[in-house]
Amino acid sequence: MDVRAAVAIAAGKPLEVTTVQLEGPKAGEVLVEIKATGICHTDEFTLSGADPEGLFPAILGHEGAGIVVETGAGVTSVKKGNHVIPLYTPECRQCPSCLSRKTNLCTAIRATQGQGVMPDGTSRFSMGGKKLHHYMGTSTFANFTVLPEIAVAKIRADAPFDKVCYIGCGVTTGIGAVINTANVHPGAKAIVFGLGGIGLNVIQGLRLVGADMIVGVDINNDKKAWGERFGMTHFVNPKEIGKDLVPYLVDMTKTPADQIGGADYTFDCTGNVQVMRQALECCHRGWGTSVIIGVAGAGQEIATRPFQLVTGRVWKGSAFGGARGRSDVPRIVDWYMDGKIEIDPMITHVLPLADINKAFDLMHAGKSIRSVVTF
Ligand code: NAD
Ligand code: 022
Ligand code: ZN
Repeated sequence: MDVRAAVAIAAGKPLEVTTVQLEGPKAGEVLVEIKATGICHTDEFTLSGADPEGLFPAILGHEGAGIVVETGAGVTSVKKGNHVIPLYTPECRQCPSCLSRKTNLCTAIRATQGQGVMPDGTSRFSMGGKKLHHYMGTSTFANFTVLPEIAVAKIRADAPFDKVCYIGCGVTTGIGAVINTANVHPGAKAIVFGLGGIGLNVIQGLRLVGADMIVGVDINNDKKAWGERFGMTHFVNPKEIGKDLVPYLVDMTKTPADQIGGADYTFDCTGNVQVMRQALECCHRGWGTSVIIGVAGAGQEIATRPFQLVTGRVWKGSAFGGARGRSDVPRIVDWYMDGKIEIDPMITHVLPLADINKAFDLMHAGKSIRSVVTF
């Protein structure tokens, strides 16, 4: 069938909005009509050519929402008409990783997903007879896409696509990092580095679980009001404090009863490896836990003195907020529909597919929190 898509023809070039061909779903796959998609950093990272694993030509996009229009042989967990969110981290519930209950990183289709093809090793997308690669197993920059059954979360039918698409990446990543990865307790002191589309969701996750002190750190003063909007209690601009950031933050989190200082939990939402070090080192001696969410550029390395870890600080990372997509995403949609979390104010721009390159420009300029394309 013919579908409308934004095609990443080559690294460093704008997306080309055009008609491409899509084959129907094979066994274990579903055809989904994508109604809305967010534009996220990793789409830009790949399109720019900076991602060494990026494949071209490809249909990018990994933050979508839509409706199942056809199911392939053997599909049982969803049917035609179901509303779904595509999952770049699938949940097969059968592989050793899923069965371990220790990680959300399902391995069922990992190899083929990284190669830009479906689990049978072939692509469903083509243009003029030439194969197009899938991307992150989702390819949501098209009004129809084919997904493995294990890579869709079935959601309630009354949730608006142009909002809940953000749960496909940013919302789940931020809130999940607080709940699943850090397991933040009520009354905690937390510091969030980078108040963009991820950091703001970490902040609302911290508010949700009842953290007492939520410090936001950003080099852009415009982010102060944004952070406060979602529960931040203190703001620090590292450029304006006139001294070293780590001791400043340790001092801020010090209480008379404690005298040591440091946060119970910190979150890197910048992808900057120097910031990751600061986030670890402003954790409380003995137990403070720092979660890396930001994705650093290819070849980057993190550093700290081993003493920081020997004295009990914990460094961990989080992919898709540690969420098991098919189990956790529908619940997060419910939280949104019940008013427990907010999404609407973070979606600063809504654009038609024809203007998708403008969404990338807005991201570059730091003018958007999230842009959403509606089909
Ligand atoms: P964003 O660009 O919207 O936000 C980044 C923020 O960091 C900006 O507000 C910027 O001003 C701030 N910043 C930059 N340098 C800083 C510094 N030195 N100190 C303090 N603040 C600084 O980006 P985003 O959409 O929020 O994404 C953040 C990161 O999370 C990206 O690296 C993205 O790839 C990653 N991410 C990871 C996952 C995952 O599963 N691990 C999922 C989604 C996104
Ligand atoms: C989403 N991300 C960044 C912005 N939006 C993002 C990028 C990468 C990951 C998670 C979120 C990620 C962390 C760990 C992995 N990935 C490896 C998972 C594994 O090996 O099992 C990751 C994922 C998908 C892909 C590449 C890396 C891909 O499909 N190409 C989840
Ligand atoms: Zn993303």
